[in-house]
Amino acid sequence: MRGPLRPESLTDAIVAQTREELDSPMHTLTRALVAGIIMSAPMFAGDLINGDAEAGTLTPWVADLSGASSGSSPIIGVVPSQLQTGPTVLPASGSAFFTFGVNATGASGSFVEMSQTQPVDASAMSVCLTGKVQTELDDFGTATIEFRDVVGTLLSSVALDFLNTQATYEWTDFSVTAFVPPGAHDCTVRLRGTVLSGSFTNVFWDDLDLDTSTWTDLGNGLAGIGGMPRLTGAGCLLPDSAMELRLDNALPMSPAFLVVGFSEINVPFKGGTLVPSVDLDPFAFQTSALGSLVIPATWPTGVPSGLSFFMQFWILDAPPPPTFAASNGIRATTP
Ligand SMILES: [Ca+2]
Ligand SMILES: [Ca+2]
Repeated sequence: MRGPLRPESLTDAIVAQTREELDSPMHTLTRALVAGIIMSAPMFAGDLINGDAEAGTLTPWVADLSGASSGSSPIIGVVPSQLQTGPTVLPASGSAFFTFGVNATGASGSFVEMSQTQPVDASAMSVCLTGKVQTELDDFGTATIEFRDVVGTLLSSVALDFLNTQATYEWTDFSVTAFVPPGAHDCTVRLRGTVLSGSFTNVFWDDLDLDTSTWTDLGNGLAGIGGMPRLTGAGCLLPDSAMELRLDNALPMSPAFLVVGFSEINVPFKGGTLVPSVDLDPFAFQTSALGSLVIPATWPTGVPSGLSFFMQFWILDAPPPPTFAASNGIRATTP
């Protein structure tokens, strides 16, 4: 057993192992299988519609101009190009993009928004919003993911604020990730542009995508005296992006071992089911006084697209005598 764990050591180990795997014939087979699964997967609820603006209209995005202090509608539009003081903005992809500067928005601090709401797949544990943004001078964008229950009550909200590309005049990738809270019925993606320079919102978006398939629940938990431990993961798994693992409902103040593997084996183990192959030394943790664990980490660079990782926690439960509880297994697949 290895420990105590730095969050970096998990991702370091994964990327090191990945590089070894890349050389093996089995790896090529695994990748082909994963690619086949991804290609045959149905559209996941939660995907954005017209995220690339190629429909040529704003539909089904909803513009909200209530934060504008002056100016005439439309302020938000779908265009093939946008004049501004600096270089003319052209699409990041295709023939159109979203501009927040068709007409003036108003004084510094004014803002406009567009949003889109989609149902959440009940099996989704987290979502990943990605896209491209471009801004001019001090104007900035804000990308927010919101979850609401069936009666429209806000359950949780995660925002990436102050997106600003300054004077590069280049499209820049951004990503935001969020756990799907219990009881979530739908997910709203909200993009805001705020004026700080001049009276126009020089904030532009393209290639917006919402993915719910990066993390998958594989079940096969083993209940302990406190109930069924629950493992969830969030993160877009893009190079240098934030990720997080959460363990809940485990025995408080107890040793917990994170098993990480590159395949799903589902073999009987300690009265339960071991979901991942044991390709790395398990990582040792201790649960909190509330029986939970939060493991933030940064996803490394160098992990190829379409690779899957399998994870499961095994927690020492109610000793003595030593018995184990296990979380559900989860699968993470790089985009
Ligand atoms: Ca486009
Ligand atoms: Ca401006």
